Amino acid sequence: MNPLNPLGDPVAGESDDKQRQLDDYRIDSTDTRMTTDQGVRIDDTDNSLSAGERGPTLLEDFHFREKVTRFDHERIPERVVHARGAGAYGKFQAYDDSLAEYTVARFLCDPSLVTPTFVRFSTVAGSRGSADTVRDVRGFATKFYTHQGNYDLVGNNMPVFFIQDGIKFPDFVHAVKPEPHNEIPQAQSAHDTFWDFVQLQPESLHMIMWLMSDRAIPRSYRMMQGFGVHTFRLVGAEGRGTFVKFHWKPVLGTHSLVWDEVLRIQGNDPDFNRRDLWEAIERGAYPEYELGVQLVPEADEHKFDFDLLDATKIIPEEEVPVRPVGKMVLDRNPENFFAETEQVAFHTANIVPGIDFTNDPLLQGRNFSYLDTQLIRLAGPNFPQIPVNRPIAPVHNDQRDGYHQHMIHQSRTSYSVNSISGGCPMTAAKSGEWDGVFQHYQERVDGNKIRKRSPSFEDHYSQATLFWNSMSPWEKQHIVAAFLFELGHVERRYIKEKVLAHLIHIDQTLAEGVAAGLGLEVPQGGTGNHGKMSPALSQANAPRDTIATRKIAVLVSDDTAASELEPVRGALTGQGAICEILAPHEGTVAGLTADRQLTTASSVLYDAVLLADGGGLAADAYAVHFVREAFKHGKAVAALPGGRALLEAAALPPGPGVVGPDTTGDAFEREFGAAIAAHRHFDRDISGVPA
Ligand code: HDD
Repeated sequence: MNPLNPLGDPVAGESDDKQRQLDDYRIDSTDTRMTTDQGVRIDDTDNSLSAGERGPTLLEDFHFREKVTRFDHERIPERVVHARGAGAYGKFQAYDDSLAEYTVARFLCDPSLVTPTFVRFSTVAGSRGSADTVRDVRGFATKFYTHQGNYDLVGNNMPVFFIQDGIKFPDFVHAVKPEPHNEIPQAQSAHDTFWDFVQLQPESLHMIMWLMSDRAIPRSYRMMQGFGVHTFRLVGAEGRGTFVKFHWKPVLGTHSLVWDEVLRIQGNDPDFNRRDLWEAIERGAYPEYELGVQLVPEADEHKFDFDLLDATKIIPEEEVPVRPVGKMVLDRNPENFFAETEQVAFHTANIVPGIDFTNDPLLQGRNFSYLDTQLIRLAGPNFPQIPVNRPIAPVHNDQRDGYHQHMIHQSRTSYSVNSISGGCPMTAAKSGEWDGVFQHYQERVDGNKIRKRSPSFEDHYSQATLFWNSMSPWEKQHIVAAFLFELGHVERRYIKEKVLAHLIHIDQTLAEGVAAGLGLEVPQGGTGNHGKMSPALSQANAPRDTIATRKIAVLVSDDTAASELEPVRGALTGQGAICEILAPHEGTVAGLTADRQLTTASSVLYDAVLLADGGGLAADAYAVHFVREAFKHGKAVAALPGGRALLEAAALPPGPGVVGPDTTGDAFEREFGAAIAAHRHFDRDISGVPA
């Protein structure tokens, strides 16, 4: 018997327990006949029952009443935050048993187990129908359907949070949501109430630095990190605790869009991130994320210059390395958005044996909020029975009734202890079977009842400075530009000044840059930059070694030499990139099948551009703009010999990431591939590019 797997959980290759469970709920209407909800066959669903052809509708038309009533009740409340999201099923597998020394959570330390997962990515502030590419935090919530019960890791794509205590969450959310008098702006933090909150809550400043950085506009859900944020606890066999921070690292690297681009994507494709996830999974390019942990022995709890319980702080990776422990692959799209992605319910308190909480006051607050919010959003206490939420572990207890109870409990008792049902369902204490039982970590707690933040939570500037110091020059420019956009939308001058008064404590050049753009004085009295850095924080240091799943716009015309294009297209698609042929018209162009008519596409929907038009687009203003805009956004631009005239018409200034038309053959493919893999080329002078 495998000691890590005493219940004989399924092993790799037999991991679809969740999908098998869902099979019972899947409805296939192929070759069926229409009925009412009661299963009665329907003759006509287009005409209501009326008294004569021109007479009033009759109350006895039960089909009309059922159809319209059901429609009237189709909507449920959207999530109060994270309303807009996209989900996918996947699988998680540990690399080895190295965590067995720290935790009894089997899914984390038995490499033979393949645990089904469901992930929901989201934006935070916007409504359910808002655009994907807004400046915002992204949710990264994972449900692990383990054989020891459901474990939810409800994280974000940023490792810190705006506030330190859950009791401030309603204040924070009210401040960032649209203003109460006119419900403007949608899905934006660029307004007075948000920045008023920030200037009065300096604990938010570290997170604000992340929010003003490019992390807030990810290129793809497949290319962003995830973080559990809080310090949690792993609990081992003898009840020994180890502090842990959870990290997800995308195999494709961590990459972002640029601000000017996201504004245009919002109009061109408001579903940009959702579509990207969906299409990648449909194509079989399954998103992968490595799970990593930072482990801190309990004895080291107080060795840091911040408090491990403070969710506005990171543990720099250079101090405690992130140790890879397993991988998640997202390999299946949901089949019905409402049933699965909308009704999935996460909860930070859904934990399994081997994982436990800490006293982080933000986490403690969350542990109340999630169950509470699901009770109203999903109408009552039986939402864990909704297929996407159901554990694959057996569920037995004496909880009963409530709206929409689906189970038909056979037991004559619903209380414990009982004798009538033989004492079942039985606790471990009664049965004496302790394997796989959740036992709370035994932490000694004692103190006076007080409403008071610990002094160890007081430093709000040091890690904001650490973040700033760790950025590359282009990342710093983007942060300053983001502050300018945001504060430029704030009406009250004193709020801008108060924010500047905080920025001066983070860094002098940051404050100067923002003040200059706002036309305001640089405040006095900065506390001085400590000069420390954490290189792992910079996206400039993220891996850039693949063009897999990158979208390349191939501009063609009737003059295109297909023989010139085909080998290059073959080489790019051979490495997993996607080439879309954009042509002056749909149908066949120069022997190639056009994917889209050029003017219905936009450069902002692609990662790179390949000019292969044979000169036919050199006088086309839309094509010239397309090329210039891609260049301005830092993208790779490559011209085959036949693209020379269009490249010349675009009149791009010299800069990296532009390949051809004089480089050809293998060298062209190699250089273009490297330019795409680099993601963006920000060391270009784009000031004179008219796009
Ligand atoms: Fe939260 C949803 C992540 C703080 C209260 N939160 C929600 C979701 C994510 C997060 C990813 C969407 C889950 C889904 O896709 O359905 N929240 C976080 C992170 C936080 C955080 C990483 C800080 C570290 N949240 C937080 C606090 C509170 C809440 C402090 C309240 C005290 N969050 C909620 C909620 C939501 C929610 C109101 C709304 C919808 C839902 O729960 O299911 O309960």
